[in-house]
Amino acid sequence: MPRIVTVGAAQLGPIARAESRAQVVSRLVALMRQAKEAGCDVVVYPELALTTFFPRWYMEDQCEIDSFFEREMPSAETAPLFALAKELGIGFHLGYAELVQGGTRTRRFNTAILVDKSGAIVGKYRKVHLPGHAEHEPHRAFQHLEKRYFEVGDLGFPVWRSFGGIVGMCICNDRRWPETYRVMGLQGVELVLLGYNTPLHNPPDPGHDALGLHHNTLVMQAGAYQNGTWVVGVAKAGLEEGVMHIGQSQIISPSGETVAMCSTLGDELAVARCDLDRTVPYKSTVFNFARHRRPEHYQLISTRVGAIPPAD
Ligand code: ING
Repeated sequence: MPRIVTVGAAQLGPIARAESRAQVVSRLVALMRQAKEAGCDVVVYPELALTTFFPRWYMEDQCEIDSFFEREMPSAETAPLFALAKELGIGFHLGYAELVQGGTRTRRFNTAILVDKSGAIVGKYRKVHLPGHAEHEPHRAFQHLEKRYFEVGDLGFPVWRSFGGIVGMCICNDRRWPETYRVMGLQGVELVLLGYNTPLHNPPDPGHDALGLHHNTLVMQAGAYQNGTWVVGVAKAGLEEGVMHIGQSQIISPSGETVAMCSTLGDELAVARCDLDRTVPYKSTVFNFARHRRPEHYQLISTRVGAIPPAD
């Protein structure tokens, strides 16, 4: 019996700062209904999918900052999405800003959840690789203050048995680092779900801007192939509060091939039937970790890891 998971990559166009949670949820609901009509088992929304990408602004008022966070999930505003998922029998992945109130300590994370077809949260991930900077840098055309507004994720890179396979998550900048996929790959991941908000212009090195779309596809295709897993990357795209974000949300097979991609910068659904057994030819041959990737091989190498040879 083939293990087919039909996945909907639900790209979002810009979310205005003034857009309410209810307005955004109505967009998510429309995409979920489209996904169900297309036969999807799971619909994947972007990183921070409930609000505009607020780390682009320097803010000092904590109440203003916290207005972009969710104190509970589901919340009153997102409950309709969970209810619809249960009604339609479709799961979803959702990225959002998580505020955790614990006694005297408040913690804030860039978070993603995996929700199954019953509407139950089966997995949570908190972003580990926080890009950008922590202090106001007024010389920048726009800020990227994830290091200021979020703590580094404390849950590692877990995977879960769900949708008939082994599913993992990561968020945006995580997708650029090989360790992200490898930690999940060593746990047998077969489907990695991720969202991103990626400005076309990267202030630290504008020279990379022309390669933004290439790098986006490159890192996800490499992660898929080198770990024999499906990868689904979903953008918040378009000109959002004056900042242009890349789109090209896509679904990538374990071969490293992109099998479905969005072609607009708005709300758009790309769909693919993901046969989880297509991971087997890669996990059992070229990337058979047990046969070809022995930890002791790395003990030999590790004596030189990090030791940069002295300049002549
Ligand atoms: N955004 C970007 C990302 O990693 C970035 C940051 C942009 C890094 C361009 C490098 C180049 O896609 C988030 N939110 O991580």
